[in-house]
Amino acid sequence: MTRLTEDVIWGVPDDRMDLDSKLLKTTGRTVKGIAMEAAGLEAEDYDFSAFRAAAVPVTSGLGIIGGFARSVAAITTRLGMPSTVTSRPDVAGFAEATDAGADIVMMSDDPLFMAYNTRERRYTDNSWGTAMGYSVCLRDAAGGLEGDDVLVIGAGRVGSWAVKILRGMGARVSVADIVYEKAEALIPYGARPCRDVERAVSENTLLLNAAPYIIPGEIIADGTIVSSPGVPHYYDLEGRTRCKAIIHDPLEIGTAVMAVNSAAYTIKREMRA
Ligand code: 2YJ
Repeated sequence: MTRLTEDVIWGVPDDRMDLDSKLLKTTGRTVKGIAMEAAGLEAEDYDFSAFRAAAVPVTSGLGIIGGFARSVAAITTRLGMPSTVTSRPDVAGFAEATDAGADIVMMSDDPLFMAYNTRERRYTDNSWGTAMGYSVCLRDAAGGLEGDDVLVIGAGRVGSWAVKILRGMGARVSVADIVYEKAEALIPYGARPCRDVERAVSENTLLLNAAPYIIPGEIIADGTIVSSPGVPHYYDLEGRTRCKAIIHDPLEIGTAVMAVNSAAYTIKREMRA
């Protein structure tokens, strides 16, 4: 799994109008709107102020990324959840969040980033949240995906989830990975593995790039929409000119989907009661 770095997440979430206005132009929705759609909340808007979120810094593995927990808490604050960063890391931080009555505890080591709903004792994994959020973005930007061809680049955690989610949205999904066997392993989920990623890119106009793959602009077809959670993120001038839309942010969409989906465990249970 790709590890974030301090410079990649610096300033996230950026000025609210920035990502929200870009997403509004391409998908018709804000970050919160995408997250609510991804979590299956059908209301026009929702007041999340009853969900207190805590971000716990985690020192294990490669250690704390400066600003990570602060960015995560800022993202949940923007969703309307009163949010804090715990003063202590790791288990002591989790205890601090619990003592403070946090409903959603956000924390990440190197392989797993999760939002744990303490009321429901269930968590949402960021790999799913990222795949779901970027699939919803692609669907909204394309005006639906039923019967459409979509190429997923990268058969890691996010890419594998994206294959399953996009199939569920009615798309015909191809998948490419530098390790062909990883793409092949997704055949049981309805994906068509591709050996030649450059050819696959040139033949598709709907892409979900979940790999650290910098797509050369000269192979991108005119009018392509790229939903692009992968980092490093770079599209050259030709690529930016040819694409109708490139949807990307390093942290906010996946984190917002993860937090809202965790809160939705409680919201949906209360609706059923
Ligand atoms: O608490 C900290 O500061 C660190 N332990 C954060 C680690 C951040 N996690 C990662 O970089 C993971 N590889 C997952 C990133 C998922 C982003 N979509």
